[in-house]
Amino acid sequence: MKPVPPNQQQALVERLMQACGGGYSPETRRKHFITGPQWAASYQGQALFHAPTRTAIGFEDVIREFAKIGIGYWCTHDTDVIPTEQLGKDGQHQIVARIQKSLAEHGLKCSMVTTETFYHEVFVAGPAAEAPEVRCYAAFRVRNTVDIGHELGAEYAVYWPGSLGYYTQGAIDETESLRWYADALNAACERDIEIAKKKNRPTLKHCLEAKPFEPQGEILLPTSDAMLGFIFSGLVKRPEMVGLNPEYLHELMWGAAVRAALARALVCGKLFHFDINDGYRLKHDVDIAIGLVNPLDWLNVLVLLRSHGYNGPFNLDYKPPRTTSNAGVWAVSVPTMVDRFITLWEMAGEVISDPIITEATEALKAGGTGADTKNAESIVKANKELLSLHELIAHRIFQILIGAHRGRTYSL
Ligand code: XLS
Ligand code: MG
Ligand code: MG
Repeated sequence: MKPVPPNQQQALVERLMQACGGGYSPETRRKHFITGPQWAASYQGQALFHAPTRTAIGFEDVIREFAKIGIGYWCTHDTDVIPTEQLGKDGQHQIVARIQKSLAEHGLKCSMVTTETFYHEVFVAGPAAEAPEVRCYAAFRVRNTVDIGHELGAEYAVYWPGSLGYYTQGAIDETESLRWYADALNAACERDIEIAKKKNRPTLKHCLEAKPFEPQGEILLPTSDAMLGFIFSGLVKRPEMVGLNPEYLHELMWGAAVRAALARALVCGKLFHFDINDGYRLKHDVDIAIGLVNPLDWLNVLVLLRSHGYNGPFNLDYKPPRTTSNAGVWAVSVPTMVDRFITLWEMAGEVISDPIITEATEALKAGGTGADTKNAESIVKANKELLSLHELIAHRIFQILIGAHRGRTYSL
């Protein structure tokens, strides 16, 4: 192939995207509770060892492009859209008014707001630092985000306490830090109750998000299970208002079976919100788009969520790759992420209604005959052959993933 001149490259990407086919319509995409974060779409590709590769893009552009693609909901950190020095001041009110206008113009809703308590130097010792001024400021920030959330009509508030931890041990007392962190969360809930009453709106669902490492070396609440323990620890004054926002990759980062981690949240009634992306086990937070690394695992995750009626948001918390251009974010990255999610969601429906899987699962639950339930050997004999169905079910799920159940064959 001849080298492709720069002014023909975008057209090539668009033509090959067309050739990929299979895109869902914006109407179909809007039927799902898919939420698009400001920070994902506007991520410029920067990191510790990486210079930015894309130009900056503001919320008006992001909201307009989400609307074109068919993403019905937008969410943001406070500082994604409001400069730190304007928080709680007139500048904030003007920006919030612009956001409201932009959302209304493009028919989007704001689903969630979250407070950035990790980037600014003020949080260098964490949002629950020893200095009372820092904690007072953190409380102001989360209360202010609650205000913004109510103004924008959000239903959820997310907290990722990324810098609640340390690099070197011994300087802080962890029990004290956890109490102080709970104080901030309690302040947010109290503010929420007050504003919700005034505005005659329901209170927000407050969702804790865990990540086992990054940006701190060690994190005080590293997993969703740690967060569950924290919610029920007695430190959180309104445990009924607080739940989880697990992130797919954050669970893989500590080596969890994501499906099992979600199941633990489900049985506690605490799966409020879900950040969706992909990546590698026991590695860092690469935030690859859904299905590009672990499609089979993702299918299994969605089967669990569909079969338990999860109806919260699926939040596209991923980072378009650094190799993708500004144009590529909209032409390739965001729509293909959304479409792989919808495809996997539909496949999950197929798994749930598949007659082979249904019969196999029912047979496993029915068990065998003739067992003496006080005798281990006799129970083993009664079930022995049925248990091959475990592997058969896994094979059938693979077949559904590759379309073999619809007759797709390879060199038969
Ligand atoms: C970072 C987190 C962050 C949260 C919101 O790793 O995923 O993006 O979702 O603060
Ligand atoms: Mg996240
Ligand atoms: Mg992540």
